[in-house]
Amino acid sequence: MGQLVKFFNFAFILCLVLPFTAWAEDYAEDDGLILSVTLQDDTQPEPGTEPTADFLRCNKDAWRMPGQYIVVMREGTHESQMERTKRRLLARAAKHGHLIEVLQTFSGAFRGFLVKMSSDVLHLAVRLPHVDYIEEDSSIFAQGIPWNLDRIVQTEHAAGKYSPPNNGGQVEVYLLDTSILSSHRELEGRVQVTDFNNVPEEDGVRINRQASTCESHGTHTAGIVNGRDSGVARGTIVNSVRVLNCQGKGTVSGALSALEYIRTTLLAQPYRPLVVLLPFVSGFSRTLNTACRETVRNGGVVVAAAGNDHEDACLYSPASEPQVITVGATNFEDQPVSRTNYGRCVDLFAPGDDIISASSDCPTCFTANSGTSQAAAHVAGIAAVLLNSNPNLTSTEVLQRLLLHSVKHAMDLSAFPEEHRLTTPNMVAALPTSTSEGEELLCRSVWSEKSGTSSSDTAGARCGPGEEMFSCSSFSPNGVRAGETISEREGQQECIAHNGPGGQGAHAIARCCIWARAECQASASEQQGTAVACPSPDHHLTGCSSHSVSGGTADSTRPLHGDRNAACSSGEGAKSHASCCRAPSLQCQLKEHAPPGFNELVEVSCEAGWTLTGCSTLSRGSLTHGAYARGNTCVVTSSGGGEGAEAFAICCRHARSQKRAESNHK
Ligand SMILES: [Ca+2]
Repeated sequence: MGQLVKFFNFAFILCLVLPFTAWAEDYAEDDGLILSVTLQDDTQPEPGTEPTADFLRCNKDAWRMPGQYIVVMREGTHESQMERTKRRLLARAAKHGHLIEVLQTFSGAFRGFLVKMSSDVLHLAVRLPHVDYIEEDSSIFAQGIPWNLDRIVQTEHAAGKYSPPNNGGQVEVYLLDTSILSSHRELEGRVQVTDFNNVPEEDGVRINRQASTCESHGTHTAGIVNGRDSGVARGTIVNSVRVLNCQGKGTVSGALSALEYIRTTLLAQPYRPLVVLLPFVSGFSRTLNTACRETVRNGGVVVAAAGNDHEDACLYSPASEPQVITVGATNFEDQPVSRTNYGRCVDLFAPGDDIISASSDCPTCFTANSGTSQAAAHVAGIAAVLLNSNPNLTSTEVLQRLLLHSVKHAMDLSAFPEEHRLTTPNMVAALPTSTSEGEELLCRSVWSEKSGTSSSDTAGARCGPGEEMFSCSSFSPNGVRAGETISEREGQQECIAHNGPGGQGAHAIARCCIWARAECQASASEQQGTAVACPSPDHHLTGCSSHSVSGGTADSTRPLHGDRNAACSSGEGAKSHASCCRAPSLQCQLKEHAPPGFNELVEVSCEAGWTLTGCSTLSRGSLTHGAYARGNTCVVTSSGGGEGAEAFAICCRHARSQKRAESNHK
């Protein structure tokens, strides 16, 4: 009865606050609904028997924000259904004596709302209809490390030598950061301060709200993107979107609103090309990753900091989102900065140590800062240069070009834990020498997480939008695995690694390539021990995959480039998948290396001008760990003696490259 009284009090307060028209409109429905919910609740089965939505909270305990929750509706939920869910939540909470407040509504990347409520109400919220999951709000942090010596540098220092292929003048950058000292001489006339502002209160009692503190991170980052003398792409416009407070701290919900703000702005006035720079991290957040994916789907190129915690970047958001270009930090010797995050979720590295850029201390001040924020700002600038010469590039195409132009294998990856050394890309971003479009086949490797350790555990890797999977291989650090298969999920190929009995987990490695009008498919051998050919002579064999069905070695498949259809043969007890691509003007060749006897490491490389599409191995009785690409080299490692292994590289290129090379010789 007490609860009922509270409910009526609540209704009364509503009545006083709401304007009459709105009240009249909402009243009938609310009243009926609330009454029916009240009745329903009393007659419903015991809590715990209904299906409940997932509840997610930040993997970093200290960053959690209990009491504030993002309620995400199932896909396809109509606005009116969400409104009803909201009202139902208010009513149920009121019935249990809790007042709750809806702070914000989302309708961009997902439909949902941000609600302030006691965690005691959560068990009611997860049982509401149409709710997909509920994520507790959490903090996001700027990823710059202020350098010990905040020093002012002469502007002449950076001037004079810098000559990029273009200045990115056609490109706009949205920077989600602190506020910016837009009157700085580096930034004057290059920054548009938007009216967006969504930041939490600063922590602590003695807060330094001096403008110079509040603007330091954003001013430095913007200076790297388009500063007059310190910028990478000096012709771009930076749109400043404030999501970080004076302490460089924000919230996941604030970042979500900012992405929604950008989306709304662009719907009203579409603009491409567009780069969205997120120089901060939160703990892993499903909602933030979803919103970033949506921004990419709408044509934005999203670049984010990998994070400064010397940890796996996959533990953070938006760094962990595959469709975000995630950037780690290196120093002037192309070596990883000690605190940079690493691992398969990093796409590439960029300068992020002792970077001189605009300081918010005064309109002519400069300072040196370090961190993955600075590194991400460099990549945003390079992306702007690439987009300026080719405005229609998709985010994935920008990434592939960033990788093409990067400095490869300069980093010493021993700074990272052993299990992350193979999966971390050894690439440092660089400006292209020219942005004229070549006809190169662009490929990269996408590593899956490591599978679980039970014998039937699997892990999957998929390519990005617009990429085709040219081959699929697998790797396990201790060699025990059952190989790999290719299956189709949601209209897209997936490379799946199979752990084996006693295995410590296996990675799947998808080789993802961009080629105009390429159509790739995987054909499976019908029985174990037989060969599988490409469907027609129009198809190029771009890779072979092998799966042990009866516990034998996983690596027993040999690629065959014959006169007729190319094929993959399988050894006894194994099944093969042939990756075959119909790709106009492409030519492919098979290279193999079979050194006599046992070798721990066998490599075979594509010749200059050719791109590695497929990398596989054939065991001659040794325990092979698998095959993976390092640049255009196929790498095979084995252990335990035996007769060793053979390595196979399938290398492809534009068919015209050859003719041109020949005519150059004449
Ligand atoms: Ca990525």
